[in-house]
Amino acid sequence: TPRIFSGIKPTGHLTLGNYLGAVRQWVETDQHRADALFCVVDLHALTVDHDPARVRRLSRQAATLLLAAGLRPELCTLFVQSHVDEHTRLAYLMECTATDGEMRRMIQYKEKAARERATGGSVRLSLLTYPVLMAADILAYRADEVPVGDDQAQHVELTRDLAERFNQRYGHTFTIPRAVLPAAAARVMDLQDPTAKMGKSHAETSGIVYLLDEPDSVRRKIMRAVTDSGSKVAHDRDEQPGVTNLLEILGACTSRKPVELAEQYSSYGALKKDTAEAVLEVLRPVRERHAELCADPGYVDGVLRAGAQRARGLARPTVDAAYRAIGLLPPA
Ligand code: AQP
Repeated sequence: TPRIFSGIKPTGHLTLGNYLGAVRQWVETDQHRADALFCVVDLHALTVDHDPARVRRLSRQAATLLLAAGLRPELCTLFVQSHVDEHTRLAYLMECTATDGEMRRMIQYKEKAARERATGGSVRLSLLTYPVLMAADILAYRADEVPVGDDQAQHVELTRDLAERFNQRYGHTFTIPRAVLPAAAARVMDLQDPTAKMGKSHAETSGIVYLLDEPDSVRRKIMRAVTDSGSKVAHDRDEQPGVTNLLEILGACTSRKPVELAEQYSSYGALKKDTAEAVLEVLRPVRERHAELCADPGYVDGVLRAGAQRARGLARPTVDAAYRAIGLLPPA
């Protein structure tokens, strides 16, 4: 069985985009077909301005929601990144493998750093080195596959380069991983700005459906979604991004093809109404299970403790081997 690693950043409340683009696939497919590790990557949430109490709260909430969505501790390993020291131990060796030019070429760094600077903020060094820590996350487990959205594909590519370079110079240590992009519903767009991804850290929330939104709020956000000029319901990302996003969401929630759905609607209103109900149908069991799990915090703690223990056991030998290979004296 392949080993897979995937993560989610506790930078905000989980969104419908996280669910349809990633989590649902982890639950329905990945945990059954692979030795799957799912990680709340809290260290990555510290690369931009953050509130300590909020990151802590969101980390626990993300883990709880992943269980509510259907991850089963007997099938997969769920843990919090900062509970396993191996990630930061290996990240340093990756810093000694990567070059600063490689880091500065990363699109996500360029975009986020530019945004910070434009608003007068400063750029944390960890924003630059983020891909090195991500490489360590993946390589520490000798993961074969990394399910990611297309915005992370460049980082996985870099991870491959670093693993190959390390193996070549210091001897075979790491498995070369590959990115796996989800087939359906790869990208859910913001309801108010359908040319931008629905991202959990975005400040403007009216276009974002959160998994824990009240049903009325979900309905309101979808009914107020930006649609396009004209009134034709067509699946066309360039000309009708708003309508296309709704068709994609409806399709993902009902296992129907968005292109076929387009033919069934003649008004935006009906499309929105059906999309809202389909989304609520998908979210209801997750919300219910989340409420149950919140009433049993000891259970979630136990899952995370066992997850970290298993993760540590897997990562330790690989990271120790990397320390030896690169030339560090093992402790006596
Ligand atoms: N809108 C989306 N559509 C489809 N998939 C998505 N994912 C995120 N947004 C969408 C996928 O969810 C997984 C975890 O995402 P993440 O925590 O790395 O990123 P985020 O939710 O997009 O959070 P941020 O903080 O708002 O991210 P940035 O700042 O990077 O834009 C991933 O598999 C992701 O592809």
